Amino acid sequence: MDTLVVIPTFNEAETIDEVLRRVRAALPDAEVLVVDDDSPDGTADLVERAGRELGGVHVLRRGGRPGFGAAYRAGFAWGMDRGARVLVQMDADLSHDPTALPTLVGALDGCDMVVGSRYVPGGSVPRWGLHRRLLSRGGNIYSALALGVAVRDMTSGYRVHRAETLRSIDLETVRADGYGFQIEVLYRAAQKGARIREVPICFVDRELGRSKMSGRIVAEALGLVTWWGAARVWAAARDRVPARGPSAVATNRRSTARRADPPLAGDPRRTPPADPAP
Ligand SMILES: Nc1nc2c(ncn2[C@@H]2O[C@H](COP(=O)(O)OP(=O)(O)OP(=O)(O)O)[C@@H](O)[C@H]2O)c(=O)[nH]1
Ligand SMILES: [Mg+2]
Repeated sequence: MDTLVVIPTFNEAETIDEVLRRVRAALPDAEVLVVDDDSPDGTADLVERAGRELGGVHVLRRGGRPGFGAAYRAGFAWGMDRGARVLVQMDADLSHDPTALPTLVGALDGCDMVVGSRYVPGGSVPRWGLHRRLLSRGGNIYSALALGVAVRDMTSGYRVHRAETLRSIDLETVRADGYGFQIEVLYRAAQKGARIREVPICFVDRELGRSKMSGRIVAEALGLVTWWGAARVWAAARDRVPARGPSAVATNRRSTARRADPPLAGDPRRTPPADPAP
């Protein structure tokens, strides 16, 4: 398997069949994995039925509803265990137009992650009202400034990753859900020096089914970005403090390690020092 398209679903029976057909038409050689959290509307059964006709479509059924971020972690791990080198993520509600797939996947040439972006020239969100635009745009500007990442659409869920980029960020320790998940993956990749390219997309608001994003998910993302941003500023300030002798250095390191480390398990500063050689 070279390319795997991962699609998380919860109650997307109205759109999933159409999405799978369009993905198959856009990327005839890709495998597709739908990660379904036991949707009561029978989404997973529809995936199996479409898969018998289209081929190369798999479904990962999970009990309960562990969430969007957990679905992506499981889906990416499933693909990487089977040798996928390129992992695409997209929603099942037709907001992400499958005809953009060849362009997005092609743009991975020469970089490590491609983000389908609403906020670069050529990108658009035609059906959003002013309130939703301001919320999304404002959240993205705040995230980019707080985290020092030069990406305009950090919350976009239409992306293409290299497997090695996902491995490098220690994906299984990413804990955020929803928008926070998108931001955390991107921030960790940027910290690892990943080259991230934005490609314009037209994001069409869902017409069928119901949104699963909530105020809680927005609040989680805002809280996490503020925490990571503060930790970043603190770490930069700590690195600028001149050492005043051996004891001062030790005190400074100990206290900041406790108080300022962001909850990023991939951060090398969290790695405990190796045991001294005997
Ligand atoms: N497996 C799984 N998928 C989920 C869960 N929550 C959302 N999804 C899927 O994740 C994708 C994005 O969710 P949406 O509700 O469309 O979120 P959104 O696109 O940010 O918000 P809207 O613009 O309001 O649609 C869709 O394909 C959902 O079915 C979940 O808990 N588990
Ligand atoms: Mg959506």
